[in-house]
Amino acid sequence: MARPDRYYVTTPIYYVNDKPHIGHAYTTLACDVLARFLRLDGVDVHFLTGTDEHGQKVEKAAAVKGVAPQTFTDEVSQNFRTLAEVMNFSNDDFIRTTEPRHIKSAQAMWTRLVEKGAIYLGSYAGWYSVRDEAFYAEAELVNGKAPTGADVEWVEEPSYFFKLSAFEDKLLAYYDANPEFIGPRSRRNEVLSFVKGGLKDLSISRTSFKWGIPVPGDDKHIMYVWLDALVNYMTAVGFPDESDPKWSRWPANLHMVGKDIVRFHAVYWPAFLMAADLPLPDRVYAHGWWTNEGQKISKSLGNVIDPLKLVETYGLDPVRYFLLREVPFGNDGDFSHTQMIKRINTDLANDLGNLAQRVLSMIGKNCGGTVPQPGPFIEADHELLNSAKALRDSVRASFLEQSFHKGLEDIWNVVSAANRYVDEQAPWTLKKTDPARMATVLYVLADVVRVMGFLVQAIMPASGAKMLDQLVIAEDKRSFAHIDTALVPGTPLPAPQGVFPRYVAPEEGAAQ
Ligand code: ME8
Repeated sequence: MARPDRYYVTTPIYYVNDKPHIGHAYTTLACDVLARFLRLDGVDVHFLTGTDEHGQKVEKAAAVKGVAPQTFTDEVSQNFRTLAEVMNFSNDDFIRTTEPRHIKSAQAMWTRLVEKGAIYLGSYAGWYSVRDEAFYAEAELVNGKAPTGADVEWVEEPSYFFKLSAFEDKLLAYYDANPEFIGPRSRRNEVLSFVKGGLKDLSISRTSFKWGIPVPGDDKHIMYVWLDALVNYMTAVGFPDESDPKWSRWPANLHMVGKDIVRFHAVYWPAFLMAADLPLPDRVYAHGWWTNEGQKISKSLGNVIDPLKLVETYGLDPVRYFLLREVPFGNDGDFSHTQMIKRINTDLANDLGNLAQRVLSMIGKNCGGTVPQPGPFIEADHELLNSAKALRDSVRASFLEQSFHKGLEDIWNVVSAANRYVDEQAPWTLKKTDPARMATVLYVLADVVRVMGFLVQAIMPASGAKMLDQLVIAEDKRSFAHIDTALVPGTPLPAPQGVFPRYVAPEEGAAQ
């Protein structure tokens, strides 16, 4: 896939009714890795995350705590900022829907929809789930509950409606003309059959509670939290001020979401935008769901995985690697500590860590601690160097289609090839038989480790930086514009240090 010049990527804005958990960390991590990769690749990236602070769910959570919703959201929103810091997320902006810039933008969007004749006043009588912040038709209920298993309540109130039913054919034509608009394929099919099943007009205002953005011109109503929330993606790039230079970033290239909210992003949102005559995002990608050791993650089961604890236990970079490597992105996945430890000790410590450590210590011992002077390359050298060189393009292509696991797999295939090359070339034997060839082999390996360091920066930023430090790559020469600049023979290297330690469980450590 060609390298874009600019890229605007968004995460869902998270509800502040609860503390962040592994699912939130996961979605933002995927965006972070993509954003970091593209920035290194010279792309002008804008990466947005934030919090969704209105609605009945948040109002109720504040009431349970006995505080005003604004006080509550100020506090809980901070947890998501802390998560971003701890996870080393590189978001360019953090939006809160209670900010004045957003209130102005959401109201402007409402007014625009009214002007375009897409909104009318009526009354709603039907089911509502506070947990999902979603309306459900009688026929959708399963044993008296929402299809998601959430409780529903009967709601009857005056309400403004959005003429969603008028967009059925337009949406289907759009999906058809833009096959990449929804990914992965399974979600696309799900959305298609939902829309083909017929769309009803959507209730977009509430009158039975107060915590929301007032409807312009009728402040008995507050805006439905999903209309309010979706507009955040435009607020952050300047809407409604279309003369704001940031507005040129619209439409977004990618809205990354979990599979639970694909309908809001791939049906309602494009319909709102079509109605308002605004450009649609390029793509909505809905990833899969994490379970915990085989069980659904839920507060009531008490098995919520706290990303901060994971980082404390395993270290940040291993957690970042594991989450994106373990499960094919798009599929559901199960979190298991055994698998986590296995990945740390195998992929990171044994495969990549050991490769770097072996090569650099051999250079330290046998080449006077400087980048060795290579002789002529043989076929095996070219093969390994070329496979490393091909990675930037192949990883970019995988990441741009959200196949994060595939990009990582490609990198680790080259790591394995490099480890096989070490064994086959046996530099420790060459030391006695052919020192010049040993120098060539170690040069080739050091250069492959260098390329790995460049790529790893996007996934495990601190570890990538450490790898590049050890090869004395200047900090201002770490973007992919320099990835093809080979190591300079004779450059003195510092004493090697392990970058990926093995994980040893505390009990095990204590017993030794
Ligand atoms: O839906 N596995 O916010 P939310 C994987 N405010 N991802 C998970 C997950 C899990 N078990 N649990 C949560 C909202 N997620 C709205 C969004 S956007 C305009 C408004 C992730 O706090 C996943 O990305 O309920 C999911 O879509 C999101 O958190 C839901 O976050």
